[in-house]
Amino acid sequence: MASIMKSACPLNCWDSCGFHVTVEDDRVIKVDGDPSHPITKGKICGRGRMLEVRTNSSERLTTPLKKVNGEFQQISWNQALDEIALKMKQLKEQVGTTSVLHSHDYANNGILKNLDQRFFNCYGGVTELYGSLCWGAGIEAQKWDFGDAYSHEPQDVINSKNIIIWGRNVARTNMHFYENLLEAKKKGAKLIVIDPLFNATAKIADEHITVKPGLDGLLAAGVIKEILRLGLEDLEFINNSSTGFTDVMELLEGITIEKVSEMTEVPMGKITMLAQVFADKPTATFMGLGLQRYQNGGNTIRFIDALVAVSGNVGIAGGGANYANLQVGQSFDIGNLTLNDRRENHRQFSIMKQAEEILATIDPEIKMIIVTCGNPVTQVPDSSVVQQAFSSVETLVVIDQFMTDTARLADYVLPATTVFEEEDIYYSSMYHHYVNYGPKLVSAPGEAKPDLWIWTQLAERLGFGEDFNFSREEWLNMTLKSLSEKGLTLEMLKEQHTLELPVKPIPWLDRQFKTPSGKFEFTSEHGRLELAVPQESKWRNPELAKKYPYSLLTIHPMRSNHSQNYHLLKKEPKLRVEVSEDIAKKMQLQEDDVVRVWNERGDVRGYLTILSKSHPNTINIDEGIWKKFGGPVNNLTSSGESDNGLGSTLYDCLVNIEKVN
Ligand SMILES: Nc1nc2c(c(=O)[nH]1)N[C@H]1C(S)=C(S)[C@@H](COP(=O)(O)OP(=O)(O)OC[C@H]3O[C@@H](n4cnc5c(=O)[nH]c(N)nc54)[C@H](O)[C@@H]3O)O[C@H]1N2
Ligand SMILES: Nc1nc2c(c(=O)[nH]1)N[C@H]1C(S)=C(S)[C@@H](COP(=O)(O)OP(=O)(O)OC[C@H]3O[C@@H](n4cnc5c(=O)[nH]c(N)nc54)[C@H](O)[C@@H]3O)O[C@H]1N2
Ligand code: SF4
Ligand SMILES: [Mo]
Repeated sequence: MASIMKSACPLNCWDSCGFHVTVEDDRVIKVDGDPSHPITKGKICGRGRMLEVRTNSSERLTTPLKKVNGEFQQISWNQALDEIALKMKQLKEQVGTTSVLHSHDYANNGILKNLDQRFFNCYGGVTELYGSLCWGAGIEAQKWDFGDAYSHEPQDVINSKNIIIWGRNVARTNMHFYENLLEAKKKGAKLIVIDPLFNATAKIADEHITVKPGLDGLLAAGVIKEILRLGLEDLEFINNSSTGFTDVMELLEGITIEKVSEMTEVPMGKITMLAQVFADKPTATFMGLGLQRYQNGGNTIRFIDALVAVSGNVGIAGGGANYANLQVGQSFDIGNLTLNDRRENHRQFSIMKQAEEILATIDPEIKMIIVTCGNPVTQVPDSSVVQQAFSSVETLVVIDQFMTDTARLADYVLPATTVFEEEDIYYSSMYHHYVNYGPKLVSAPGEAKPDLWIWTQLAERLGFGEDFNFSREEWLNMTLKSLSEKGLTLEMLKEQHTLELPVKPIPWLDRQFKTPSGKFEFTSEHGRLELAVPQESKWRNPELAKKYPYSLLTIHPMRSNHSQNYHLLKKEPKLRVEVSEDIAKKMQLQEDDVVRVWNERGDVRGYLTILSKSHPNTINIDEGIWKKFGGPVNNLTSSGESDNGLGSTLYDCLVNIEKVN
């Protein structure tokens, strides 16, 4: 008999939905929304529903595999674990533990996924990745400005008079916030979308402002200049709760509104309009992650923060510089899981430049890579170098549910469970502040095992089994230690499935910022604001811009979380190259033409789509697509780092395009 069980979405996403999962005969039949979830209210997206297909797919990895003479052979878990442990033991004795690289991303929001860090720390400390392809530049920027990256609770948008969606593809990537926007609009809020693409959120906006990719910081600077010219700044906030404002005034003296308009390609009238809207408080700003994946990404977010501050929209209901909500993750005692003090050695590679580092680093060289919750060959920039690097090491171990483009390169592939096959708790530090519980609902197919089981088995073989000798219950309790003291226990979570975390609904209400000065810092100890432009632009690289005249965005796909669903779609996916109308006209390109997009790093081929109302000279190809379907788009992207060192330059990318026959 079928029964409906509560669970949660594990995907790396803003929304962190509650699920109703139909289970029959130890099999997941259907994934739906949990109507009682306070934020996600019974609605989920196609990616969530597809977790049923992911779980039941006949393409699931079900046994450990070892590559012998270029071919994968099935082997037993004992053989796989013994051989991997032996290799790690030898490397520890002969070369040093940092000859092992742990390459990962955040494909699963389960809190126990952090136990990979404990494993590598107890082993002795390996080479780990720092920075983030996803949101790194913006997080660091907000840490400089506010001391941390905190957002308002989702419902607060109902208090806003004006709402600015700045580079967030809400309708596609953050569907429950889209519902809130519709509600706020009904209550009379004005909605403005600032985005080079006329996306589904722009369709419901009162104003869509297209901007030249990567020029948002300059646009924000122009709006601040207009606010000052019109005398609309919040002097009380500036005088009492900030430092460094004179540096901003000095900087803005060096540029005219005309110049801002010319460079951003935003008409002057729109800049003045934005100044008035920001001053007509409360105005809420919701930044996406797209606009900071540029070399100047840190300055972009800092300038938008500065605009929110100058206009007096910090720490007020209906306002805010909403980017991420790190308060959510900070509620848990993740350090109890990871045991960072156990590592004796430590080395770090930038996540952006991991491939170059693998190829170049000596003392010690990287001998072994273990990949968890990531698909670097598809997702990390400059794919041809990634491919080369991951093929170059003695031993590559990939733990995954499917034979991805990264897994294909591996020496050992270990089959992992999906969300419904293990117990965990799930949250996201991107949007709402509720934690969800996900019990084990069905058995895993074949010999697929949870990541935690794999670490436990390897730990035993490597002599630190006692560090993993805990039950799931005990692990989960470790992460909830502080919350339990506040009355929020695992028992309650298991019973209620969703609990509200005790975070500030409106951050910075008390204006006690976490910066060194305790104030909002226009100028930080890390440096002043700069009027910066993208690396691959006509201003910084005129020769390159002549050869490659178009800006390439590679935004997140509609039907897949990154690379996770392409191989499971009913209709075989095709790589679509979306171009602005002016490009199609200039190059005489028509819908469905086969085109090649290229630059010095590589190329991809795909079918043309013409984008209406998007910014001129702009191309988009959705990210995540597998090699066999024409990808990866990261053949084209660069492995650069943002100005503050912690973010990627995935969208800071110039290309050319041609029709092929
Ligand atoms: N369907 C779907 N949803 C997802 C994901 C997915 O893969 N698929 N991934 C999840 C994850 S991990 C993340 S990080 C989030 C990301 O969520 P978003 O930030 O919403 O999405 P991105 O695709 O990263 O960013 C895309 C938006 O930024 C705009 N953009 C790009 N460059 C610029 C610029 O220079 N200026 C401005 N103003 N806008 C710009 C794009 O046109 C696009 O509208 O989505 C999450 N949700
Ligand atoms: N060009 C371009 N590149 C991008 C982006 C972009 O916008 N443009 N976005 C970037 C962003 S924002 C992000 S967050 C990254 C995401 O990059 P990744 O996290 O690497 O991408 P995913 O495809 O979500 O997942 C990686 C793999 O994890 C596996 N997996 C899922 N659950 C589990 C699990 O429980 N255990 C194990 N061991 N494996 C599991 C999946 O099967 C999948 O193969 O991509 C980045 N790359
Ligand atoms: S992918 Fe995001 S929106 Fe879709 S079900 Fe999961 S958490 Fe919800
Ligand atoms: Mo992301």
